[in-house]
Amino acid sequence: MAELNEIIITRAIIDRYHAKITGNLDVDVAIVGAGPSGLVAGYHLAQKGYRVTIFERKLSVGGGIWGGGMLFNEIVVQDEARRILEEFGVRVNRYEENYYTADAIETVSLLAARAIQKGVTILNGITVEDVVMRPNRVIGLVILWSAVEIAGLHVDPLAIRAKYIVDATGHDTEVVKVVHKKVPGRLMTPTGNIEGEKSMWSEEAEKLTLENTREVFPGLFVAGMAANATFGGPRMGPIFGGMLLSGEKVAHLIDERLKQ
Ligand code: 48F
Repeated sequence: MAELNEIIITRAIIDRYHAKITGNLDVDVAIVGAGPSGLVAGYHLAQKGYRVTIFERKLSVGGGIWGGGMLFNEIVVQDEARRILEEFGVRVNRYEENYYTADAIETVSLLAARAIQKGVTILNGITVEDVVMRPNRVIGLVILWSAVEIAGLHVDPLAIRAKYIVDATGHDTEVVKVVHKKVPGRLMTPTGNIEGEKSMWSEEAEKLTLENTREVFPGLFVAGMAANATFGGPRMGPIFGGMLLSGEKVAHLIDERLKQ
């Protein structure tokens, strides 16, 4: 076995991470949240050749997939979304007509692996705590180590710039909340405010997730559960088709804009 030097190991990590983060300071699309909608959106945008960064607050990616429903680690998707899982190489099992299941761990692993291999950079352990604004447009994100936030240390954050931002933070819809707080009443929702998530209704919620996947403020799109929380759709429970389709849709909408 060759001799190992702790300082080279340390330098290798710092050098490589430094290159990774400086290469992601000014990107085409910054996605907040590495749940199902964020990972699928990132994959499709990277496939189209855009520079994409996903910021994830936790160490682990996958958001709400891991525990399936109530920690039973299987997820359900309906017919329309089955092809997306298969495209990522996830094995899907028919349960009955229009209901398919997949192993939650296999789903997270393949969504993340394929997104990274397409060129998405995922920066985990980083919390997006604010946005960078120019009058009437979101142009970037304010980021801080999640560990600093958890420790409650008084440390200033840093900033990154992106042509478009996607709020894929799930139920908490954190980026939209920040924008709404700064410029109340100016969101592209019926009331101009965050409409709020409604109680569980799987069928309606799955349809609305797709409809609600759109721009909510200039430069800022919503995807996944954040779309329903912003535009007032119900929650859907542990069915994930709408999340996957929403990721695909937001990638398509942003591609259309970037091509203009
Ligand atoms: O919640 P999450 O999985 O979002 P999603 O893609 O999917 C929702 C489903 O999992 C499920 C459901 C339907 O089946 O209702 O809940 O809409 O993933 C959101 C990710 O965003 C991260 C969070 O840790 C999670 O991994 N996140 C949330 N806030 C921030 C954040 C933030 N401020 N900065 C960075 N990451």
